[in-house]
Amino acid sequence: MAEHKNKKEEQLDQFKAKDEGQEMTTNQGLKVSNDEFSLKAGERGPTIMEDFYFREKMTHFDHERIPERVVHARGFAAHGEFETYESMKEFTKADFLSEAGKKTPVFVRFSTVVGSRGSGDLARDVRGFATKFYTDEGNYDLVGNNIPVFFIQDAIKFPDLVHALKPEPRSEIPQAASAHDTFWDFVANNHETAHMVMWQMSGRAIPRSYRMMEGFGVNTFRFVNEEGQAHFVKFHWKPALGVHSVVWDEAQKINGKNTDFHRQDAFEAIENGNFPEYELGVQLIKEEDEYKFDFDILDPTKIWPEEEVPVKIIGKMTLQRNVDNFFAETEQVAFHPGHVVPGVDFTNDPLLQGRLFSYTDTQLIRLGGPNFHELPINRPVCPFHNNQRDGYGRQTINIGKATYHKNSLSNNTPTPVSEKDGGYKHYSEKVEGQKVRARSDSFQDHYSQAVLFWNSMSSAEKEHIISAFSFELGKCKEISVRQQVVDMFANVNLKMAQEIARNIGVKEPMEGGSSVTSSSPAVSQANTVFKANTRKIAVLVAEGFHAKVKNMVEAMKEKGMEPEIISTHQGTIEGQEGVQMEAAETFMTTESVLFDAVYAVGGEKADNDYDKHTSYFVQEAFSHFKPIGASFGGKRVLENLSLSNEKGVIIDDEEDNFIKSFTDAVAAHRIWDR
Ligand code: HDE
Repeated sequence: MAEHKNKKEEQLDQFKAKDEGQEMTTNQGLKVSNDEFSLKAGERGPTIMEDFYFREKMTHFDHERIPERVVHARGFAAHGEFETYESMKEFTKADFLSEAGKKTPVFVRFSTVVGSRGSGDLARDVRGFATKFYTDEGNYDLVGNNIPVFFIQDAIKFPDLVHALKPEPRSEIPQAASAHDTFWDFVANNHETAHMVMWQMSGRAIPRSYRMMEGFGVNTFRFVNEEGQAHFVKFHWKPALGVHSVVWDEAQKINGKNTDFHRQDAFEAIENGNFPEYELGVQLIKEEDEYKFDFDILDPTKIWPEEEVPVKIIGKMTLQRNVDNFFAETEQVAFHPGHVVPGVDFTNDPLLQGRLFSYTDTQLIRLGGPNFHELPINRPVCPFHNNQRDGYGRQTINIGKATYHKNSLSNNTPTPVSEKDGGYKHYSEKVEGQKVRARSDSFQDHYSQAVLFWNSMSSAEKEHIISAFSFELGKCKEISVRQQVVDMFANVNLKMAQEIARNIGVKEPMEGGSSVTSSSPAVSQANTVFKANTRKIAVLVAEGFHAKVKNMVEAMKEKGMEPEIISTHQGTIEGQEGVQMEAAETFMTTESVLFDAVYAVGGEKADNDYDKHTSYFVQEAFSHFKPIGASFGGKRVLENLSLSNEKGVIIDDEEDNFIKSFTDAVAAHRIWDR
């Protein structure tokens, strides 16, 4: 992390404890003389009750686990800083957005949604993207996802959605997967899911990295300025490295080869100083324009197409420091969309309204009571005072006897603060209505934007969507469920639905389609940022490799790539002219799915073992559309596989030529039109 410590760092430091080099004690501070043998009646006798140290140690262990999050159980988190680019005072009085250059400490947690804490990172799933801003006016939580819309329109349906998505109740199978009957039965019988399901079947649900995905606030919020004027606002995080995905076959293999692929990728990037960066953008709609769109701007199953409502970039977040302790920080952090600061307010988005209840409620069971705000990671960096008292695990020693408002014994303090002095005042939206359990007609169009999304996809993205549906539905045991889903998605695109139907052996729908022809290029990953930075390159080396290989590897590093030497054995590999390289991995310890590209350089002479492993490595990378490079002794393997003239295969012994073409190919991420 940067030299200077921000307010949150300083605060956290007070709670840190280093046990290394210390004498061992009980939790009461009593020095422990032996930590290996319980107290027994005779060497071969029973353990006796009196052994308070054994009991303390075991009891603590027995209680080490807390319930995992009911959704978003598996995650990764890091500390960082947010810097505002320009004053947003015109739109919001939020202090952390009030002036250019203002910095705010943040803590960000990324997550998968469906799986339990130990599940694989590469599940086909939505990713959580939750940010806690420790502002001078209190904590502000932007609790978002990497997909800009949601499955349902009203929070009351959330338990149903999650029950359908989680493993089935009898067998607890499948783990961290939507490819089963109950999820797709829910989809088919709740058509508001159509738009989100299109995103979920796209590459968005299998990101290459947490560093390469967008974040969205999803719900519609309000910005309110000093004058009390409000704008509707949607939040976006845009990753500096662009939005990139793996392919499904790869995702499944990665889950087996390295369950922690995303967590490790982010952890190592931060440790190596490649700090993940995201720009914060806002879409703003004036209050008076609320009804000017052909969708309801409060409907969480709708995007505000960026071409219609531009995204204004207002700041940048950089993640600079990994946690010191996963449990204390990542597991105990408690996010809540209701943690707002003056200048940020809510709307009547019915999904958001329900979320405002659920998050605090769930922390009460997960973190064991109402004092979770006192945990170091959750404490605001500004002072907090009120008359709330007691409860499990209370740490603050509140002094004084008046614990009520109003009072005279403490001069009527703590004192509520006027709006002028920073007291939070809810936006005084006029609300009137009759009590109804109903949904507005303006929320009834479930297909237009699902079609808009489909229309915006490149041909490779369309193919992926069709394959994803075919995989997911192909795993459903109930033919009726498969048929219902195919019939439902005929409303999005008839040809797409017919192709899926053929793949999964159900009747092709004969009618459907849509008259919507519009598209939003901004939602296609074909139009994202492309960079070779931090891409992992597998350099496949054999004994006697050409001396220039080392220069090639150095040149890759200069371009920001991360080459890793792989060979038939670990340790030093001897090249020509006395050049040596260290192999960090072997063909046994790693695999092409863990890399972005392959570079085969071989050795001095043919080596059957190397050739066999390299052929497999290269073929797999090729089938996942990855760039492949070869020079010197590595060319032979590509020739034998007849891949030398394929797209994205770069064969050259000359350094400048090779590095230029290879860097471009790596930056392109994948060669989809292979
Ligand atoms: Fe959440 N969600 N959610 N959610 N959500 C939780 O809170 C809930 C929704 C999101 O890293 C829970 O602390 C309801 C949308 C993230 O700790 C819980 C509804 C979006 C995280 C909960 C939604 C999210 C959560 C479970 C529908 C994107 C992980 C554990 C009305 C904008 C935060 C917890 C972290 C976690 C409820 C829908 C994002 C149960 C009722 C939409 C990133 O409170």
